[in-house]
Amino acid sequence: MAGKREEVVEVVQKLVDDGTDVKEILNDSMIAAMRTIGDRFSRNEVYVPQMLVAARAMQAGLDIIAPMLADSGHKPIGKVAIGTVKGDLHDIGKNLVAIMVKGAGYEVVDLGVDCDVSKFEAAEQDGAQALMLSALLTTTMPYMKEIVQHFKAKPDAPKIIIGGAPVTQAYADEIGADAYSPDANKAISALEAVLA
Ligand code: B1M
Repeated sequence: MAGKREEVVEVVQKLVDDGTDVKEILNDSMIAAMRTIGDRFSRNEVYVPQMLVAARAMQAGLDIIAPMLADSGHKPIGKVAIGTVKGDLHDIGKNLVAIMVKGAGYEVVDLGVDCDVSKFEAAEQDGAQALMLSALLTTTMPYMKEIVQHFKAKPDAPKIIIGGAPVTQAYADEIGADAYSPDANKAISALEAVLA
């Protein structure tokens, strides 16, 4: 939470070396810490720079455990693209979903942040069977609707799955997305369901 990147790297590496379950490190420490930082930001106890350094520290820890989370060892069973939508720069959740989906055996094209419809369009042209959209802001969620409308107007549209902290199943139903996922694990089952 204090954004001490080097300390995070050291501690996470030690826990990994000691054999601690990486999902435990992720869920009980890293994600929990980011939630606390977000709550403090809501109460005006910390500001954007503190959120940023905390996020960088988390990403450094995530980089260490990523290979273990993604270690599926299988040939890709499908191709998907993932990106954070236009206007939105949050990428930790998106990165985590990408790692887990890769770990489940899919080829994942990471489009990055601030993605407009043309980036998703290019990914679809490049063979992505499903598009996974992430939004962390209530102000960027509406752009998901634009993306869904764009693709639904086309024949053979790719499947669209949406997620991110403010996103809900009700919102997915409202905008006509094929599926919603509240977290990285459920993103895999959502993907399997829409591509079945
Ligand atoms: Co931002 N921020 N932020 N921020 N930030 C939130 C989201 C916020 C809730 C904080 C708060 O007020 N409590 C708030 C949004 C309020 C709202 O709209 N309702 C907020 C705000 C307001 C802002 C700014 C506007 C602040 C400002 O400038 N005044 C600004 C916007 C910048 C922009 O995007 N244009 C901003 C900036 C930033 C930083 C750059 C400083 C930094 C991001 C750095 C980065 O990502 N590289 C940051 C951070 C770190 C956060 C919080 C603290 C943490 C987000 C995070 O990484 N969580 C966040 C508070 C919070 O979420 N509690 C907050 C950990 C991550 C693992 O969880 O991303 O939810 P999450 O992902 C989950 C699920 O949501 C889901 O699976 C993931 C894993 O389980 N999921 C998907 C996510 N994407 C998915 C896609 C899928 C499926 C599931 O595909 C289908």
